[in-house]
Amino acid sequence: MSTPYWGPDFDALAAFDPDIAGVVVDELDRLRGGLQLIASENFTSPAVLAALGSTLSNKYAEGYPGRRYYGGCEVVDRAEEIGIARGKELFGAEHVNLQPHSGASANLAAYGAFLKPGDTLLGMALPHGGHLTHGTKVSFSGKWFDAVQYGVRPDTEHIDYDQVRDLAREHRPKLIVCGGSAIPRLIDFAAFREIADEVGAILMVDAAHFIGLVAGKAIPSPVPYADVVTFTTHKVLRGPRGGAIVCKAEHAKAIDKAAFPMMQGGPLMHAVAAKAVNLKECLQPEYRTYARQVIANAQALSDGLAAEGLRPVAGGTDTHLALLDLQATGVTGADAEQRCDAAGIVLNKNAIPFDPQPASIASGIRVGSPAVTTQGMAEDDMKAIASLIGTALRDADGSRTAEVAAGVRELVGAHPAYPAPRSSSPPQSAD
Ligand code: DSN
Repeated sequence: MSTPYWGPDFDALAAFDPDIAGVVVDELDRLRGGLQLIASENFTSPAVLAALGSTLSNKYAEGYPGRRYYGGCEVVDRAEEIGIARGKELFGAEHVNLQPHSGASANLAAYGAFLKPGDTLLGMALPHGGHLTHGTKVSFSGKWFDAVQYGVRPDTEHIDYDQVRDLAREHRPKLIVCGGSAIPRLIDFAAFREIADEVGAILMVDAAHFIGLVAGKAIPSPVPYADVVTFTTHKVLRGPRGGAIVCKAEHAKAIDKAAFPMMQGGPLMHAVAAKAVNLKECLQPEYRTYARQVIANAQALSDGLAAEGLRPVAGGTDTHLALLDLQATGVTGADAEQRCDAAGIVLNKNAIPFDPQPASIASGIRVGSPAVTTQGMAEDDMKAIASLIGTALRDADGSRTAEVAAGVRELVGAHPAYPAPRSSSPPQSAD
C-alpha cells in the first residue's frame, strides 16, 4: 500500500453540508444513547465502514470477476474474489454470490433462478414468523407466484412440520422456503430437506436472521441441506447492509444469472468489499465467542422478560431473538414499543402467532441481542434490561420514564457503542 489512503473525511462533510453531517452525528448519538434491541440490527465495525465509505463506490462492474461488461475492473475484481473465497471457507459452501443489494433482492434472485411466474412456492406465513418475501400477497413473492403458506402449531408455537408435509404433498411446490423474521427456535433443516425431496422441490433457506450464528458455529448450518441459502449481511453477521447467496455448485450458473442480469445491474463494489471485510471478521475466533454470547444474552433477556410477566412465544429462544406475548399485561405491542422508545429502549412491536390484533398494533414485541452483545453486555445486563422494559411497560402515564431512561444511560455508559473517539485521520500505511 504505497499510495496515501483517501477515505471518509467527516470534517469536509461538516464544512460542506452541515445538514447531513448533523444527521450523521445525531444518528451516532442515538445509537450510543439507547439500547438497540431490534433483532435485525447490529453495530458494524470501523473496518467495514471504511470499505463502505471508499472509492470502490465509483466503479461500474456488471458481471463477475474476470467477465465484466466494463473496463477497469481488475482492482474491484480482487475484492469480490477475496470475499467469495472467504464466504466459501466460512460456510463450507460450493458457490457464493455477494452481489444482492439486500435480503429481499437475494430472495428475488433465488426465486428467479428456479421459478417462473405462476409456479407454486411454499413458505412460512408472515404473521407466524415468516418473511414478507416468502409468499405474502403484498410482495412480489405472493403476486407473481402461487404462494401457499404454512405456520406454527397452536400448542407449541414451533413450525408445524406435519402441515408443511401435507401442504407440500397437496400443492407440489417447485420451491419450499424456510426461515423468517420472528422465529426464536432452531429450524429442522433435515425435516425440510426430506419434505422437499419427497415432492421434488428446491429447498431454499432464508438464513438472514441467524446466518451470523451459523458463521460463529453456535447453531447448526443449513448449507449442507439446502439447494440455496440466502441471507442479509447486516444482522447478527455484523457486516454492511446487503444480501448474499450461497448454493450448491450445480445451481451456481442459475443463481449468478438471476442475480445479474435478471435481477440487478451494477453491483455495489464498496458493499462487496465491505462484505469481504466482514467475512474475514467472522473467520476470527473472537467471532465464535460473540455468537455464543448473543444466544446466551437472548436467553437471559427472554427469561428476564418472563419474570416481568411477558410470555416467551415457543417457550423461549435458541437464537438471537425472543418474541414476547404481552396479552397478560394488557399492553399492546404498539404501546409497549412507544413506552420503551420514550426511555431509549428501541425494540419493535411484533405479531405473535394467531394474533387477535392487526399487525399495526400487535400483541407482542420482538427483542434481539446482537447489538447489545457487540457493546460487550452479558447476562447480568440482560436481566437489568428486562427489568427496565418491565417497568416501562407498566408505566401507563409516563411517570417513570425518566427513571427508566437513567437506567438505560447507566448501561450504555458502562458499555458504549462505538467507544473510540471519531477521527478523520488516515490509518498508517501497512508498508
Ligand atoms: N425487516 C427485517 C427484520 O427486522 O426482521 C427483515 O427483513
